[in-house]
Amino acid sequence: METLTTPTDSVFSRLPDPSSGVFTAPLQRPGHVGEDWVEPRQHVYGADENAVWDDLFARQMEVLPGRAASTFLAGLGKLDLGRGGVPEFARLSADLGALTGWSVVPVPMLIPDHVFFWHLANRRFPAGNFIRGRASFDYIEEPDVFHDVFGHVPMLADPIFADYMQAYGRAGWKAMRHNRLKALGALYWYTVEFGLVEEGGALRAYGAGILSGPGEAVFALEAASPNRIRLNVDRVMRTDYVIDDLQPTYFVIESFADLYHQTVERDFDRLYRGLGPGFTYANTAVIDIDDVLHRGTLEYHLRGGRRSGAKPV
Ligand code: HBI
Ligand code: FE
Repeated sequence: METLTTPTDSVFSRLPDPSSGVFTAPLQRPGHVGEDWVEPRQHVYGADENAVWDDLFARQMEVLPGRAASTFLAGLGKLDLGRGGVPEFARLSADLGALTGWSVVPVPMLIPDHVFFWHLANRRFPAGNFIRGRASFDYIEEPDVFHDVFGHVPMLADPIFADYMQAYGRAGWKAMRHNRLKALGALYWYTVEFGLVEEGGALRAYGAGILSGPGEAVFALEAASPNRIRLNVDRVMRTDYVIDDLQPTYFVIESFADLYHQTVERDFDRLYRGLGPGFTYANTAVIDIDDVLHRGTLEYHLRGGRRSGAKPV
């Protein structure tokens, strides 16, 4: 029973039609962007906006050395993202293209899933065409250029991670046809956004959601509350996630090569067929097959998390 008409899962040159029966968030496309949702030009950032970038950059660099994965810090250096102000995407794409063939394109907001996957499958990273204001310095609802470029782009300078992100994009339409977007989204969430990696016996963060925000790096790596569990792709794809608070559980990879292989070598068709309808593990759960590196106290979440003003201990 095919629900996506054209093209098939393996043709990524054209954007697919998400036909009826395939759920995708009902986003209203702004009039000034085409079907690919790419902005005609990058926003020209004013002095105040560039100063927001610089201040966010400086704040993150206070906590990230010794906490961010060395792959991330290397990418940050190679792309020279700290030269001052919001990076110009043309220059950034030229540098990134020379390293791994990826480019960065400006998009107005969250874009539909099938369009997002299509860009990744073609090694284009869609990045917000705006920056947060001072009023929402610590916490934003929608990904802005700081989250997208500072958080995600340095990892795309790594050849293996670059291939992983493309493989993820290529897996997207299949997940949509199987109505398993939630499962594939969980994989993105617990790797690309909130992943930890082992480095010389210590844990480091490589997830953009951790690296682009205040506090979560310390919580993810050092607090007693969260579980830290070895990544198992099948297990992660059965796991629920929340988007508006610190994570109760982080998943740890051995290396980026291991992440890549675990993902491309798994037959997702079979995995999706084996998932019962709507079933997920709670995001606080530790289950019998887990290889647990740290069993969290979950104190932060038991005290009510962000909404209750709990301390991230
Ligand atoms: N759009 N701009 C943008 N950024 C994202 O990270 C994003 C998106 N649309 C959909 C989407 N992510 C999800 O499909 C994935 O996280 C699974
Ligand atoms: Fe993100």
